Amino acid sequence: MTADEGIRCMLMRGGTSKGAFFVAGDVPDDAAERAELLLRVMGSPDPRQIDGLGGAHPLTSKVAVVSASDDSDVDIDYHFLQVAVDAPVVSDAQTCGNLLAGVGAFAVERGLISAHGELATVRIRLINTGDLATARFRLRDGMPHYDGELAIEGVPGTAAGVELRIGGGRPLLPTGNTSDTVAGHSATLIDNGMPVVLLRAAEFGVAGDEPPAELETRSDLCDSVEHVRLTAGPMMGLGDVLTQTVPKVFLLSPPRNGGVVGTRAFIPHRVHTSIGVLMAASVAAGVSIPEAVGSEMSQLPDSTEYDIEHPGGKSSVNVEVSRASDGSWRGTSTSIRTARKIFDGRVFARPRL
Ligand code: NQM
Repeated sequence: MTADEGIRCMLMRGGTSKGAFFVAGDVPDDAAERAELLLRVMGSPDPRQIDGLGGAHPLTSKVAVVSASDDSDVDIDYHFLQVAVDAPVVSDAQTCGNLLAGVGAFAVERGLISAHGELATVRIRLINTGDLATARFRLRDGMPHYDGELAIEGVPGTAAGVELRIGGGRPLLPTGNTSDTVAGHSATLIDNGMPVVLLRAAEFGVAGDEPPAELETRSDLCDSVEHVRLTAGPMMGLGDVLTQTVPKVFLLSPPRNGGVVGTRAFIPHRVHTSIGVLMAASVAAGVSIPEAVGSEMSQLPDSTEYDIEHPGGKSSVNVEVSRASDGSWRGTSTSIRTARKIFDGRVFARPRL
């Protein structure tokens, strides 16, 4: 296909994020060539992404590359790419649980898998992390049915629920410790699908109910958070994370609205307007471990259903945490999100600069 013919692309909302979805065969295999193309597709680097599909925020500058899996235990492979807004960087150092909500539907839309009946069950490999997920979503006449009655905070209106079950494979605590000292702060380093650093907001002069935009203007705070993140990265086995988008850094505060704990998430240089699916799973797993940072201020539920408070309301995640025979903590999570096909067609990448 020549540049003039465009590239087959579907724009989807997955949970509280939005991204461009491609079939793997429609974009280059080579990582550098693919990155160069995706920057032009999204309109990066440019703070407004005015000449591309990106929405000028990391939560709307995301890409999913999807293919049928060769592995008989899995239906679909999902490779997530974060396209930086104002830097020429495309990273696959993390996955995205929000876009994951659209992956199964996209695979059905593109005929990568066939689906029958009223409910599709799709097994998905998260290429970025190696984790496995199962997505369940509604069908009508063999195609995804997006309309429904479920409202999620951070998205206007309602849509059909998508159930996502993830994880279980690896230990939750990459350092093996319930808490560590990181750049002079007590921190819990945990990964229940997304590597996160849990910190006490009060130690950073943050009450925990500040709007994200206000926190982003506090340069001393942003510098301290970044210092903790750069120190935590190698401790979590992530290497030098200077140009990576993980780990995400959480400032935790006591709950205000009947949830388990209050959160503000640095992702890592903007403050999330709500919370990621896998971030919520990691926070819930963390605060449920005795003596982890944040456990002392959390109102733990009697069930496995955790309502994590965030700037846009609350996100509910079902998390099960247990201790394996080797003493390590393990976790799984189930979340209900919604997803929607917004646009299907061909995207025309901006010419090379
Ligand atoms: O944690 C944002 C999002 C995310 C990630 C980010 C996510 C998750 O809210 O599962 O979905 O990674 O910065 O889309």
